[in-house]
Amino acid sequence: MSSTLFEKICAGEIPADIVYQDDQCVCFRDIGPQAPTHLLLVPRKPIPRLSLADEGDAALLGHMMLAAGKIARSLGIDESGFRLVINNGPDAGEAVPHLHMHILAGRKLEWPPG
Ligand code: D5M
Repeated sequence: MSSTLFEKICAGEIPADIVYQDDQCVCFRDIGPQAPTHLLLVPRKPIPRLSLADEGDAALLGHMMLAAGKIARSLGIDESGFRLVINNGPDAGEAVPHLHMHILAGRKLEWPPG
């Protein structure tokens, strides 16, 4: 039985608006979008947070970066611009203890972020 919220989404136990998936990761629309396009890209493997990934996760993390670029191209946000965000730990606002990459696009994004 899967445990984290995002494991449940990956397993199809909780509905989500999935825009991409493969054998290693799943990408779906964030339930509380902070930009016109706001996606979450998560590994099927439940790594709790980036700082707990290890050398054995290197290929998976690389795969996710390439998947983010592929997803951006497929949605046509690659030229106008998009931002990848990983919140790691409480000060960064991490709410779900399953590694996830935010993909934000569709408006001018401020820098530095809040
Ligand atoms: O981001 C956690 C993100 O997860 C936050 O932007 C809301 C999103 N979220 C929470 N529940 C769901 C479901 N059920 N579907 C889609 N998106 C969801 P963090 O970086 O941990 O703050």
